[in-house]
Amino acid sequence: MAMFKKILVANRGEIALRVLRACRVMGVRSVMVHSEADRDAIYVKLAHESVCVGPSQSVKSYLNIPAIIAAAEVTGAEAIHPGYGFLSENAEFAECVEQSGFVFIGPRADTIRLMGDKVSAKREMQAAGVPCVPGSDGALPDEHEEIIKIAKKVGYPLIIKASGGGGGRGMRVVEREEDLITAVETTKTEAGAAFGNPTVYMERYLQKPRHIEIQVLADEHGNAIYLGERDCSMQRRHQKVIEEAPAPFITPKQRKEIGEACVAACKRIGYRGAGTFEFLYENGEFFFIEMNTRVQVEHPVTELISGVDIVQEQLRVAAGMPLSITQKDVHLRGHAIECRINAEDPFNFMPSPGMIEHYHCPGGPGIRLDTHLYQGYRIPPYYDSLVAKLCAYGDCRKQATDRMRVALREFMIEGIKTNIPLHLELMDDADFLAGGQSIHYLEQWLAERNEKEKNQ
Ligand code: MV4
Repeated sequence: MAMFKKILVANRGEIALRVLRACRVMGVRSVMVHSEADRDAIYVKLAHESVCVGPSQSVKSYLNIPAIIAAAEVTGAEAIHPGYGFLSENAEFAECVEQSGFVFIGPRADTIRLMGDKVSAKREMQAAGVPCVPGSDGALPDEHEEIIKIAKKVGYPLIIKASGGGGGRGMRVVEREEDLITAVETTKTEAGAAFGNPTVYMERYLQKPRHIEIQVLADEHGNAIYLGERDCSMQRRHQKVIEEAPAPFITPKQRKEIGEACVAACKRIGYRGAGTFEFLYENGEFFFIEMNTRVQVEHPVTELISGVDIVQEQLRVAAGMPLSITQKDVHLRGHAIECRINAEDPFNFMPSPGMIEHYHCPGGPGIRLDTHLYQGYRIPPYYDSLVAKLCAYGDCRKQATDRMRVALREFMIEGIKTNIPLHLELMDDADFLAGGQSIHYLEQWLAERNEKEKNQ
């Protein structure tokens, strides 16, 4: 039950640096695995040790399970932190890590598997008293008459979702009964090919929801807590652009009710580590959609309003220690906003990798910057375009957005394109500043902006 002496970080970019920082604060030695493209990364230099696990393409390096396990073996690391993306929600990897004698910094493999299957996840949540979107009771049957009957009860519009999908993959909205069977059959075929599992389920389609998620932490001593919610509605094509905590207009009573339901679910499934319950929120009601069993990109906004270091808690829990805090110690205060800074064209979203010729980062009261960038760094073309997370904290949402606007203007990243101009426009958008927009707001805003450009 002592803290690890050495862990391996199986990720790259800003999250590799974030995990490294937690290790440094806790006196844990770090082994960084990296691809050939990431040799010169700052977090590779800052780590105690590093191991090249393969060529630039992710499949040959960051997704190369045998190479990563071998790196843990040769360096004598005790545990592996998977970050987000890559192998972070791969149950086979978690299992392989444990079977090789290392600790996977995350939940047990069977928990990842249970939550990765959306039908079984929803069944568990329902049993724990977490509110779910009304729909089919589990998987849809094969018989067309049965499917039509279920759809009549659910009502139109409805949505068909693949049990093996998630994050926007493998779903189809159905407006009318005459399109139902084709939609079900197509989604099944696609799901079989994409996820190796043709199982689909049905839900009422919520037309204008917000995306609100609850951050939880749980240890192996029966403790589980919630750290409030984040609003992630500002997204385009299932890529989040801005996140904030708390979610605008959520009352303390609502927060407590949904938070306690998530904690009950954690206890029911024996959850371990950091996790996120994703909800759609419409007309004052929460509806569970999916659970993420990893640390999330947007965890800093929760850290800012709670003062809890989520990555440090992940390491404690993985080492078998209890959480450092109980629910009574959680006091959410102020407001935090995160702008995801991507190396891409701000309005057509084409990736823009390359050399950072000039760099200056923002600072000042209430500013937090999570990034691995430096002047002279070359952003490789092989990976996700996220290169920095700029967060602003304030007493209230207005102070946070005011600080964000100033910080965005200070942030100088030259030599490549970034989406800073998009964020700057959004920080002056009256609807965004009002708060509480739906998941469709940004895409509509971009479409309207495009129209105006054309007509100029
Ligand atoms: C929905 C929905 C409306 N009604 N489910 C998309 C990603 C996956 N996590 C679930 N998704 C949705 N499920 C019902 N019953 C609308 C979406 C959705 C969405 C959800 C969250 C964030 C962005 C989204 C963008 C489009 C659709």
